[in-house]
Amino acid sequence: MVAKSMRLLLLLSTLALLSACGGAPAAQPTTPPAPPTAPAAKATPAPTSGGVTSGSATAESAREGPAVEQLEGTEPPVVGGTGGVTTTEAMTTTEAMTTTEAITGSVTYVLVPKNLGNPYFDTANIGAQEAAKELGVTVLYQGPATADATKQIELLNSLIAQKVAGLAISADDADALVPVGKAAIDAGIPVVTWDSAIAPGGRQVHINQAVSADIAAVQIKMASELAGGAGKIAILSATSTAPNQNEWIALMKEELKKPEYAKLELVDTVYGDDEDTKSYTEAQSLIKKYPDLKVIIAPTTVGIAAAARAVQDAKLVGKVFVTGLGTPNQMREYVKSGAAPQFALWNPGDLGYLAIQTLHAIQMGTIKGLPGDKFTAGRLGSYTIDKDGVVLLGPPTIFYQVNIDTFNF
Ligand code: RAM
Repeated sequence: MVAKSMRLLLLLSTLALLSACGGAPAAQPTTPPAPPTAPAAKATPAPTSGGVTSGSATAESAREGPAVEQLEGTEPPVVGGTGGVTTTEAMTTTEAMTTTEAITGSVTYVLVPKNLGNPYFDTANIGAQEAAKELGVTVLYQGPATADATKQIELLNSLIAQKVAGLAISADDADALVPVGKAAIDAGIPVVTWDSAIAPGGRQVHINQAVSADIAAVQIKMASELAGGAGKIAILSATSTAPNQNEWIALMKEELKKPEYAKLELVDTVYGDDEDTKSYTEAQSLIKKYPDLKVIIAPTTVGIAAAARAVQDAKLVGKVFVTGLGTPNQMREYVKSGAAPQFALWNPGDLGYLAIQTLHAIQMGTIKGLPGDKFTAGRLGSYTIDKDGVVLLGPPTIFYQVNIDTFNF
């Protein structure tokens, strides 16, 4: 009975969220959000479950649509292809620096994640390899073992020395990476960032996964739903220097100033460094420090999975909720257990695909990488670089009980 009303309530709150963000065409509930343990006041029609439309060509105008992608169809999403993955095994920094033989012959780009061993970045690499196959180029996947800017800079210096044809980087620090990014550009090596930006000057184009304010807003909205509109919430982030998380946190704080969130209290922000064990320990500490904590928001795929596990292990499912940004495969069990009933993300495979397509367009001289430049990114369709040097992938998707099983990344 409790489980049933919980399921109903989760469905309702998610529908309300989707509706508020322009997603499912559900009727707006007329009552304020009910606490997750209370029965729902008003039923709304269920959406058709399905996948994101990531596998199909996307008209540019579609990306300017709702903040949260509409869910439609029943096909599971296509997260890139698998071609070429075996040619670019993940390497540690040390390995990367001694591996030069691959960077000869064909046009070789390097996709550099914040850290290795993170399924989010591994999925981005699958998309990057799909682009590589289509474009007839080689994409290596190399990054530091931990999300550490100093290690990332060392790796980048080595790649510049090896004269790679282009760099696609998810930055561990916005400012610290400017000199190395600039050095690459000065050496004639195009630099795009994706996921997490180097500040302007250290890159030509940044591929943003979604509008940053929307990423922040959807997380606060989900947290408010789960908290029943009031109570203590905390943020478990990645590293303290992560450009993308820091931007989202600043925007979440702005969002919390809205009158509808007046009863939510952000009590703490802690950092798990995109390491599973540290994130788990930080989540445990939050739960201990704030016995009446209602929601942990983790805007990191590593942090959200670790926090959900910590809540589950502490037998606090139904009392403390976890939300934020996660991958469906890592979060499936926690959506089902109720530890993390809803969370959001974009398609990391598409992000990696778009990063390589953009880099190649610059390298081939199709575009200069300047504001106003237009180009076609394979199956994703056409894009324009905006006035800030940013290319926008599209809106995020919310994952929850009804749609989680249709995603596989
Ligand atoms: C982690 C990384 C990445 C971020 C996602 C949401 O995997 O910090 O940069 O975009 O979470």
